[in-house]
Amino acid sequence: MASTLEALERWVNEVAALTRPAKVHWCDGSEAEYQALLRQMLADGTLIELNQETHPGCYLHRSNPSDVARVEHLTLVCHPNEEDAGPNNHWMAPTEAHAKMDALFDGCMEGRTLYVIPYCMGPIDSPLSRCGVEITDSPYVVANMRIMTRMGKAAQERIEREGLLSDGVFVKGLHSTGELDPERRWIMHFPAERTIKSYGSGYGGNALLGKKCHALRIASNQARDEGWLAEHMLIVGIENPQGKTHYIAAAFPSACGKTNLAMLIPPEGYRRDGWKVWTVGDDICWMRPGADGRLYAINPEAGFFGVAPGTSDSSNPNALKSISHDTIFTNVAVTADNQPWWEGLPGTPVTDWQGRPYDPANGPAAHPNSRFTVSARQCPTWSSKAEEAQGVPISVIVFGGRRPSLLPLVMEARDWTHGVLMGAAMGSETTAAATGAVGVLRRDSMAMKPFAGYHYGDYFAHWLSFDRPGAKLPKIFHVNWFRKGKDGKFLWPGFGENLRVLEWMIARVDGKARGTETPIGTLPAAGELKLDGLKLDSATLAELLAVDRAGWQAELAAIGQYLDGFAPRLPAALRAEQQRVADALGADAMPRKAATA
Ligand code: O2Y
Ligand code: MN
Repeated sequence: MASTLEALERWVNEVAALTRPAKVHWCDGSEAEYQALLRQMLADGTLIELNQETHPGCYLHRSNPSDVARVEHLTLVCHPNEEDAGPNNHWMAPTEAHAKMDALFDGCMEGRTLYVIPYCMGPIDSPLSRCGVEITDSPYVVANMRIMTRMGKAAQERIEREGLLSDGVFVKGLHSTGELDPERRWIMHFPAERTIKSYGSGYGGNALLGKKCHALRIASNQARDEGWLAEHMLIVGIENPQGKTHYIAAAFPSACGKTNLAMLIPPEGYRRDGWKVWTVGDDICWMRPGADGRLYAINPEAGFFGVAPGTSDSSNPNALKSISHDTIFTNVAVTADNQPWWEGLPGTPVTDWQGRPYDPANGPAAHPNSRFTVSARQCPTWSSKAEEAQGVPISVIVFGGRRPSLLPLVMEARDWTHGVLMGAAMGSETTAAATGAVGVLRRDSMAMKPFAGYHYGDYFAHWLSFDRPGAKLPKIFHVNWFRKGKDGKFLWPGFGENLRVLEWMIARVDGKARGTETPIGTLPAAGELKLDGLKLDSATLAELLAVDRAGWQAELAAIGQYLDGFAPRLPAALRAEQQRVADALGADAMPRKAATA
């Protein structure tokens, strides 16, 4: 018997009977096992060795060119009741979905090895962590899961301990790369059964089931049932010169710079004064009220699966240092001396992400969604608190999007309900010319549109439910790093300079900034944003903090329409909050008085 937990043993046997592998391997997560997998993948061409002098322990994987990203249209949430999936998810009835998937899995591992990967999302001894087991036929998935999760023996022991208390507490994830045929590719979630079935992709979020599938889509359901939050947020600690650290959780849609913010380098003056930044997580945050009423957060992941293009010494030196060794690269280009390369790095590519001689006529050398997988422990700013069982107390929640106009650089919600409205309304204007829809606003509530595993109306109600007697909730803010001037250029420099905005938020939390009240929220009062050392004229600052009343009235009307799309499950309190802000904007005189911190 490979496990002392009957439920686990039974499930593995059932899957093996269906998929008929040549061999079953239970992963122990050891270094020796990892090295053996690397050797095997190097031998069969799944991995390519990179320059071991410049990049020791680094390897390149080229995925099938038709399998390079998450596939939202093939990602389904299969609640027994269709309404529970909501308009924000694709849905299929569980019986139909199981039948479809089991037909695909039938015999799919013949001649291959079935790997059993027990994993823990979060520190192994944390009560906030949750466990799962992924079964896969991909050694590349095993290697990535070892970096991205606490995987192996310790996780299996926790699963077995918890299994004695109640049957089936671990999330079951079944994955096969199949034929990598986009016509035979599905990522199915069964929240009621805490089960995931993924077939036909070997890439990222489709295949590393601990990440988006478990830690967001299934966990958002677990979290609602158990009274916590599973969110698409980075977690960063900001330590002031007095040595006090505030932890910030921030949600931004994909490709808005979460990894950069999580690894921010303070501007020179701040560094001189003694400010420090600590990385706790770059993508996912699980938060739960503690005994003192505050929200405590863990990063359920143990690594980063970051976008390579654009990662450079100027945009994110900490990420670049992290990936200088022991990293798996996927779909990047290669230089003449076999170093990984992508757009934004110095040097010249000779081989593109598909292994062809680089020719600009074929497009970028690295795929735009090419990735690095690296242990978080390799990040120079990795926080020791990220490994602690109780998690970190969250002082501030930030929502943000890519909004070239209207949305100010920063605004603070007046209370929790207003903050939930800010999160529900957030979104980005599209930039990808490929979609043919540049400049279209796509709302992405709490950055969870692709990841909330149930009806957004119920999800908003869950968020609102945290505002209860005894709660000491974080302050909520909305930021917009992407505001543009009339010349089409960004008004705010972004990157490390964003610390100036975070400092103002912390000053608000500590009661050290008064702010200016407006109908849309509290904005920094004159002189409150520290701008020394920054070339930003007063007209630009005024534009960044302007409140265009007519524009906002139209925005509130659009938010109302968007929210109505979640009726009848939309909480009345959220619609009332939208109406309150709309009414405040409609009032004759726009009040602008100093707020109490
Ligand atoms: O395309 C994928 O499979 C990866 S998507 C991804 C990866 C890391 C962190 N976030 C995301 C995302 O889409 O939000
Ligand atoms: Mn993400």
